[in-house]
Amino acid sequence: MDFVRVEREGDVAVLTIDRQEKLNALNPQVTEEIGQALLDLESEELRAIIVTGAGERAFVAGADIAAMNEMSPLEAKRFAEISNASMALLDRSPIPTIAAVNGYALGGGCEVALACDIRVAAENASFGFPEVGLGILPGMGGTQRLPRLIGPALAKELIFTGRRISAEEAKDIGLVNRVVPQGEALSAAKDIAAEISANGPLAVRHAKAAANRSLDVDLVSGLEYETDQFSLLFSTEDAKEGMGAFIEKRKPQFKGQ
Ligand code: CO8
Repeated sequence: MDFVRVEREGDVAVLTIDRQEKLNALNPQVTEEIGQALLDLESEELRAIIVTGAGERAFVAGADIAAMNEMSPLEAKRFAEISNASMALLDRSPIPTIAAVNGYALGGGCEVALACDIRVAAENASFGFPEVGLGILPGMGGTQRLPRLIGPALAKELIFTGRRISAEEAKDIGLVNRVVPQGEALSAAKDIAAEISANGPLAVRHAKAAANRSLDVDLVSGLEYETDQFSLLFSTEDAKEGMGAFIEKRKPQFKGQ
């Protein structure tokens, strides 16, 4: 792969989008490589996937404007489809995904972060949807995931104005989970991954599936799904180990079984 690197640290994978000379802007090859890297990781026993951008300046400065400027409507559709399929692999991954936002997260960059479960931002990061200023719109999930995350009114304001906001403001509106000093987004994401890894892996997977379901269905159906996932976990060794360890006043040793 030319633009995506994957490093493993124990049971955590770090996927780095690396096209620094263009502030990690996403052309069709980059989004395809993100998807391929995520597919390759699916067969591994991971506890978290962290997504970040190479260099100090940008997470991802958006979709590649020069590439899009040459696209026909059909090519744009294909680009959006491939990119959305890659984002779905983050969103729907059974493993928690964390965006370590180390700089500009604009347009498609913000949409990559939105496809992750959790967002950590360095204080120099900035967020925004400049698309309408280019005569296009957020086509990689922004119009769908942003309203679900921060509510329709604020999402519409950000999408209609294209205004860029700071990491602190992004935290205030619930777009990012936490803000850390410059240069520390990746290590903060790793800290969260380590906290997740201490828990029962099957429990985390099913909890993610249930939380994701809440975004797609009505409350009654969601609660039914939650009950199914909850009771299913009682068939696992991990549930016996986790609850048994509490009763025996020791730390649990989860096996993912
Ligand atoms: N696309 C292409 N090239 C880019 C992009 C981009 N989004 N962002 C930066 N670059 C390039 C610049 O052209 C420049 O290249 P070169 O050195 O060859 O001229 C290089 O990266 C460095 O950038 P700058 O010199 O502009 O750096 P500055 O520090 O002056 O500015 C900014 C940094 C503010 C981030 C500025 O580069 C900028 O405004 N970039 C564009 C941001 C933007 O509008 N992003 C949204 C793009 S549209 C989008 O994301 C649509 C998503 C939906 C896609 C749906 C289908 C998948």
